[in-house]
Amino acid sequence: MAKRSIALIGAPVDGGAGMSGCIMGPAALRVANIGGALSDLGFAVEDWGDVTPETVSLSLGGQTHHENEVAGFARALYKNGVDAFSKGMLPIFLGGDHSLSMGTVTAAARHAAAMGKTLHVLWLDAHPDFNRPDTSHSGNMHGMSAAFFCGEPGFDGILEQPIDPVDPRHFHVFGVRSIDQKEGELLRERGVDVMDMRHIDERGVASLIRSVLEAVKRDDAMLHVSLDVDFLDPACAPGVGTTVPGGATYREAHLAMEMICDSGLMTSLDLVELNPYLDERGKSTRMLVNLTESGFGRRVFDRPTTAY
Ligand code: B3U
Ligand code: MN
Ligand code: MN
Repeated sequence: MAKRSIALIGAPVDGGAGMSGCIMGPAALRVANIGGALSDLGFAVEDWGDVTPETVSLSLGGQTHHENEVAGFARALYKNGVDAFSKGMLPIFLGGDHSLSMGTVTAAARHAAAMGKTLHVLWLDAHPDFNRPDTSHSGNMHGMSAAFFCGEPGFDGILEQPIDPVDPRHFHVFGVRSIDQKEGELLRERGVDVMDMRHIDERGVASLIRSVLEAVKRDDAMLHVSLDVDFLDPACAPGVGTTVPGGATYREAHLAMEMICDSGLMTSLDLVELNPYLDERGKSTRMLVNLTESGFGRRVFDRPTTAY
């Protein structure tokens, strides 16, 4: 099967995060030559540059912050994403804080619906980002993106058109170790597939990732992967505003990405929450580029795989 062309789409949004700095994420990933790394793996890569956010005027109420910036990026990313899918390309969205998934996942869901398919989302993150404006303590919209694309109420006007909501049972949260109380109740009520760190310690990365990939395959679905830097242990990726101890190790994270690659199921990817201002000599940026390489076929030693 021919390799899909990749579109790199920059999303320098940071109004969804509690502190600024993610605005530099797309630039740092380009400095680390993410495009060249993918070309070296045999992909045709087009860099579409950074999207221009639309001008939006809305108020979500509560104490939600920066909804106009977040919605402006979400609308632009939605359009760019739909465009990339309709050209048969695999978009990689360079963040930017995690609110950008309001645009990227809804674009993937739209394309899936147009193809008569469903969409699964694999959320590699310390947090499930399943707050609504009425449950969030912080008001930060990077903690709300998944609630939005799963069709929770309270987000009217973010996009201009109705969304194709992701079935919460197709929302797989992997690596989670920080959940707010009401957020946890909502996850349980909706039947989200939550794989917390205890679960990973007991069952291991390979068996859990395999179960997600098997579900995607069974449904003949599209798969959007969203990789938040704070999924990783702060020791290997300090460049993020919301570090939580006890994250995925270097080896666990690479194994997850290698298995995703072997499955051939991933149709889009977000790289989010990289804050170069907090990084140590490019360590987290390089880690994200290396994980992307594992997700697109870089191998230490090529051999028939047994993992997936
Ligand atoms: N659940 C908290 C913390 C948080 C979520 N996502 C991040 N932090 N990055 C909140 O603010 O909603
Ligand atoms: Mn996140
Ligand atoms: Mn997070």
